Amino acid sequence: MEKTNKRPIIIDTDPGIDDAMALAAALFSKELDVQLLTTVAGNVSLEKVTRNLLRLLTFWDLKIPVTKGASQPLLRAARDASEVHGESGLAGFDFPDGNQENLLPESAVAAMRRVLIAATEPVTIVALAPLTNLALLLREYPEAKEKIAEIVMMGGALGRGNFGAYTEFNIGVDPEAARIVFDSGLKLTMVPLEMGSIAKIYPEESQKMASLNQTGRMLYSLLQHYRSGSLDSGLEMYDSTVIAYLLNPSMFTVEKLSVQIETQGAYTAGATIVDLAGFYQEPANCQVCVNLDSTKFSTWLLAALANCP
Ligand SMILES: [Ca+2]
Repeated sequence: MEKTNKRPIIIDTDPGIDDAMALAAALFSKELDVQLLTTVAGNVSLEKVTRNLLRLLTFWDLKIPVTKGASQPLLRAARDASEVHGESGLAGFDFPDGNQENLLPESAVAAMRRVLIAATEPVTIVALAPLTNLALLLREYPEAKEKIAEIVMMGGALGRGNFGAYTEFNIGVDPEAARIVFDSGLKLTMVPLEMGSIAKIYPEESQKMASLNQTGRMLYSLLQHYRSGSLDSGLEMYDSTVIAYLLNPSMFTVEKLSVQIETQGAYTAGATIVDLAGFYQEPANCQVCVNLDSTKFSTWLLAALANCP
């Protein structure tokens, strides 16, 4: 394997309009070495998110291995977010058909294990979707854990949710998977829903994005169809906050806290119980981003997208 100074990462994703933004920032970063992309049912079905990812890679003329993961949560019925991202998951842009050569026949979990076992240094896993694939990896191949540097995820909420009253989408779709990941003992960082609400893209920034390059124009076009926030009052950028954290953590305020995943509640299954006040006296198991400098974020995002073709 070629030796590089870049940080090795695997991205687990369900594109998704905000996933497309995050991927643009990550795949053209000089600091990240994206070794594998895995898909999981989330924003839309597994078939659609995989098709979307292959189309994005073809749009960018990139060759990066892609593998398909779980088509449904561990125990629960699949529920999507097509009301936010459109029926296809990437509404608003006419993509070329995806080059199927990027798609490997092996499963996401087998591919993650293979990449981790072969890695010469621990690999960071970036989770932009429900945690089903990661839970399966930890359950089926616990020996791969020692090669995981950390897991950085977009998921959970400090307070109210966007999937249920107290439930964020990525955790709420598959609470049992989230519990396996949060109980794993691995180094975890959670970039919750609230950071995406701070990281808003306002009209001035989306105009600048459109003038950057072909990628900026594509993302601008997708944003016209994105239904989380509004174009005029600001669009909430969730998944790209994780890439911002990886590359520039100093724009966040981070606390080490106990985070428990509710799996039983009649209304709260999938809630992230972030113990900000220390009620439960549990040891900290997660670094939690609790605040973000919105100006630094938007400056960073535009600079990151400027690296794209
Ligand atoms: Ca996502």
